[in-house]
Amino acid sequence: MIPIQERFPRPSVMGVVNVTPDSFSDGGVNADPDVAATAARRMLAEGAAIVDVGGESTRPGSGGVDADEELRRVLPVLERLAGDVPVSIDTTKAEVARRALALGAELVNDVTAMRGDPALAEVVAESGAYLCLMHMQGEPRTMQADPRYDDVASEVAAFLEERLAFAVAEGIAEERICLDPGIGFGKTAEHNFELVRRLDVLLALGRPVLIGFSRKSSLGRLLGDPAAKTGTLSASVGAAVAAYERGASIIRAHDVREHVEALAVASAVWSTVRQ
Ligand code: HH2
Repeated sequence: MIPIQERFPRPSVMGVVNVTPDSFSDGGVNADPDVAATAARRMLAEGAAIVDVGGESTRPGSGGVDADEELRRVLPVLERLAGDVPVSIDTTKAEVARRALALGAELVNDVTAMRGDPALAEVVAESGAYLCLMHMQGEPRTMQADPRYDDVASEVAAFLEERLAFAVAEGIAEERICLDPGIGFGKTAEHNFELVRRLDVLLALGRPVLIGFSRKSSLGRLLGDPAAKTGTLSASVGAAVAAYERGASIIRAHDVREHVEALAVASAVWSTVRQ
């Protein structure tokens, strides 16, 4: 078995392909499965290590979709990519994960960290897929109403430590799991920046960390628009490099080429320092 840190060495970029009408930054653009598949192939050519395909928006305020609708959105895309593009399936549902894995997906990205569907752990364990466990406070519909923590970094780490132990107890090899603090999932802008600043608290759990800051509203808010719904490309790249510098392994990003280029430079600086 190839451990996740070898399959996705630091820094690796996970491209985002949302097949949804309502995602916060790319909703609707991939409604046609041919367009979505072309976007995924372009991301691979631009240097993505894997492409994260999702059929349910988790933007603040969203209410979720049922498995049939999610499958209707993602299956045509997964069928077009099967065999030649490395795919991650962004889902909370066992049935969607099962069908995606049968079509060759190699990673399950579950924003509920296995709290959403009790059948998901078995699907992941039996397939031998990689897994991303993400922290979220509350649920998408209400999570941004009034997020509060006494100490955001240690609370997120304690949650992920417990979910990691749960996944391992369900038979998923620890070497296959990465952890994600869930930027924007029940967090203020300050919480999000603090989580990146104190990434060492998460890294102490001994697992690779994935960060998804791309286009998120905290970036727009930091730059002076208190009502921002998204962040710019350059702000996203800045956040990605900061996260990489603090130890993140996998960067989830919509704009793959720019992130790959920036991270290549950041990583060359590290290897130059070591010489
Ligand atoms: N963010 C989003 C969705 N899935 N998965 C992980 N592991 N980490 C993240 O930060 C993350 C995620 C939200 O971004 P996006 O997919 O662009 O939007 P939407 O949920 O509206 O489809």
